[in-house]
Amino acid sequence: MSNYHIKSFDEYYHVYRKSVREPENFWEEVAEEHFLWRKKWDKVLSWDFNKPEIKWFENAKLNITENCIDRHLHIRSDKTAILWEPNDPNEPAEHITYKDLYHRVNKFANVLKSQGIQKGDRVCIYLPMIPELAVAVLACARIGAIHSVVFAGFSSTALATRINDSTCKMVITSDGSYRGSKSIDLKGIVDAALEDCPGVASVLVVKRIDSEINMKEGRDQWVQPLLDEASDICTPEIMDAEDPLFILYTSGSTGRPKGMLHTTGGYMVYTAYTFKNVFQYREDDVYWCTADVGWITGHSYIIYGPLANGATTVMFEGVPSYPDSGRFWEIVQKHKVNQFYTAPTAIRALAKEDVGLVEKYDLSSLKVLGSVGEPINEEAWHWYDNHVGKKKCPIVDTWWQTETGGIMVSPIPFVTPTKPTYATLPMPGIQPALMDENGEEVKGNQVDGRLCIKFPWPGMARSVWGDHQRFKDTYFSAFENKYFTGDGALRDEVGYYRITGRVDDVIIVSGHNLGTAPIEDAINEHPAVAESAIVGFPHDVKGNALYGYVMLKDIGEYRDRDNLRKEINQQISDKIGPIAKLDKIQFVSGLPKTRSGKIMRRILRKIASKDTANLGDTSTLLNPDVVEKIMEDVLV
Ligand code: 6R9
Repeated sequence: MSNYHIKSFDEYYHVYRKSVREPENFWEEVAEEHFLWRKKWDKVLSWDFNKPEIKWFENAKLNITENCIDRHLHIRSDKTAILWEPNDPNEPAEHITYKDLYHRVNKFANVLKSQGIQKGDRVCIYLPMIPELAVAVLACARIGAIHSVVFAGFSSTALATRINDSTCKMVITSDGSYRGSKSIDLKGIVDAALEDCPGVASVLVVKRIDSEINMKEGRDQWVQPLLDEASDICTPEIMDAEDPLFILYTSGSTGRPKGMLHTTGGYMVYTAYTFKNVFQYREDDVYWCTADVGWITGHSYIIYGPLANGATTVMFEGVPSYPDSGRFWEIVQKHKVNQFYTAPTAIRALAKEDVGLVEKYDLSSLKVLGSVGEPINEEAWHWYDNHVGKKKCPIVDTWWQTETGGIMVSPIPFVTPTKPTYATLPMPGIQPALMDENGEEVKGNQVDGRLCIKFPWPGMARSVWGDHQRFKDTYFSAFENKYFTGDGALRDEVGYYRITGRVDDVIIVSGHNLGTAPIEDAINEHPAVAESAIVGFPHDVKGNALYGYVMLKDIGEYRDRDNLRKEINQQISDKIGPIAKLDKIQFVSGLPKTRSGKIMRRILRKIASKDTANLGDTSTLLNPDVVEKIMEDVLV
């Protein structure tokens, strides 16, 4: 029996039990059998959640791109590694074989070297969903440079903050990008960001939309001529298992985003293992994850996990609604997709459209459907099951985080019986715990609490870039000797987990994590604004939308409220990006505060969700009267 590929519930049970009783042995067997190491580890694991310090496969040597590319060459050299589907359905798809990928990554890696990039340097990648994005990521990994991919929907200010936080030397971008019927001036955004980034010495530009752009002498270069000159052989840098692989920013509850740091060996083993099991990938399958590589889902389940298994992974440049809302299904039919992995927000948006747009296409290739990013509501789950899976494809509702590196709680298809809205059972090696408010573990079933993990797993983040104390404070301080996820969860009568949502100041809008603080900071920078508070409220497509309570400095001065609302949203768009814009803005005369001066978001959340029957205890408020006033003026 192999630990690596679980095929029955009985096997899951045995493998899980072993993974908890002997975690080191369990992961050692997985790591030994399925990967290419230049040198084996001296020790499988050492850990201390109080420091916190976590090391997997200590002193082992490897290069992750050898595992994702080179070792497949003798058996899968002509197999498609990346199947790229462009924004415009009339533009041909690109089939990049493992051999092509090998040459393209090597060339790109040599270009990075020729520009002075070395092991340990940070490289910011700000690219649309084109093959060069995957190639650039892998090229960094090939030479040991640390990639920091920034989602190409972020504004120039957000990009600059991220570039400076990890002192990136180089930015890789494109002239522009296509999104549905629009084209976006990415290079212009980079130019604006770089006005505040003195550490960036060079910018490599991929040509995608052939637009007129500004090229700064001595800093900016088109990448294609450099690639044409470069050798297609590049010896991989031999990395330590604990050498950094990448930084990926995620929202926090304070203004600054957190650069989650992932390392090489453990991340590789964990993403590969979970990919294989959660999608039950078989050799000739075509797998498609619709996420953007700018998010962790794209890192782990478009690039590293699939490629480490020699899979064919689809990369889609466009949006689900272009040229019409049948696009996803058209692509499934066209490429005979077997595993399809998307987000509840996309499912809800498509479920609103004419069901004929789904029925029109032959979806019989599908075997497994996945969901990620936020809780999937019952209605969306059934729509996905009925209309996309035709009730024959198990839905894997995968719960995990940027911080966890890979999937933590999920059904294994054809193995774990699914249950709508439940992420079901932990992956092997994952030991969840539910904690109550007093810091005690809640044992048994039919209970709820704050979701923690009791034991390390190979894919977990190792630190916050440049701020290890913040890593400790955020994840290891709420509960002793446990990793705290920030999510609430319940465990049903058979031990299945259902994630109920964030218990901190993070709001998930259309599957994107948004911290309240940075958005409030952006609002407060408007000269008319004194103070603000934002909360999430239920939205039938986005899951949550943002509701802002804004207190003005001088109420009389700004008569045109709608204009002010526009200005505030523009401010947010400029500072963070359009995804963080508010759906509703209510002007208030005061915000409910505790005596220690903390805004009582709990109350504001209830008001915005029109759930005011039971506001809970307001007696600890400094100013209970403002609550009445806010309720009277609430926007419908
Ligand atoms: C992979 C990813 C993490 C947060 C997480 C939780 C929410 C993700 C979920 C889910 C319920 C699921 N989340 N998957 N909630 N069910 N299947 O999304 O990473 O962007 O860091 O977000 O997303 O709240 O804590 P990230």
